[in-house]
Amino acid sequence: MRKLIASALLAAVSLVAVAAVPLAMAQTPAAPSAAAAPPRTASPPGAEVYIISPKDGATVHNPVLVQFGLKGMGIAPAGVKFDNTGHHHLLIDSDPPADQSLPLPATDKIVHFGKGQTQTTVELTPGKHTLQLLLADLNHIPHSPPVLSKKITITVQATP
Ligand SMILES: [Cu+2]
Repeated sequence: MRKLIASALLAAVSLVAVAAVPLAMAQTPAAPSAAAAPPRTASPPGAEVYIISPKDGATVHNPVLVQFGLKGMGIAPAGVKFDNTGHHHLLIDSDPPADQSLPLPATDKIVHFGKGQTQTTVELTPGKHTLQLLLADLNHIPHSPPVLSKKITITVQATP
């Protein structure tokens, strides 16, 4: 399925009518081999992703509202090709994958916001946690260069 989409996109680079890819198809990336991965999408100079809240070093309670900020680019749902856009991925207690030429996996620690969401709430165990945002393109592949936020550390307090 992914391969089909990729070829369709490659064949239709100059067309704009590729926005009809059903979202469900693009929600959960498989783990294709490097050879099957589509090319990376360039990010524009100055593009910046950041966590609006919580603030770095904040002490918070569950559920933790995480708000995503983006400058110099726009949001598009996964599967939708549109210049200078992407969708958010929240890295929880996790570093970005070493190989960013592949689609980001969907795990407990790498949460995709393929519908174009710009905030979420998470439930975290009491204690310190790190949060970081990584934008990725329609195929869940980080841009080149990557649009990656600063990693913040928060402390979650047990709710009495
Ligand atoms: Cu994604």
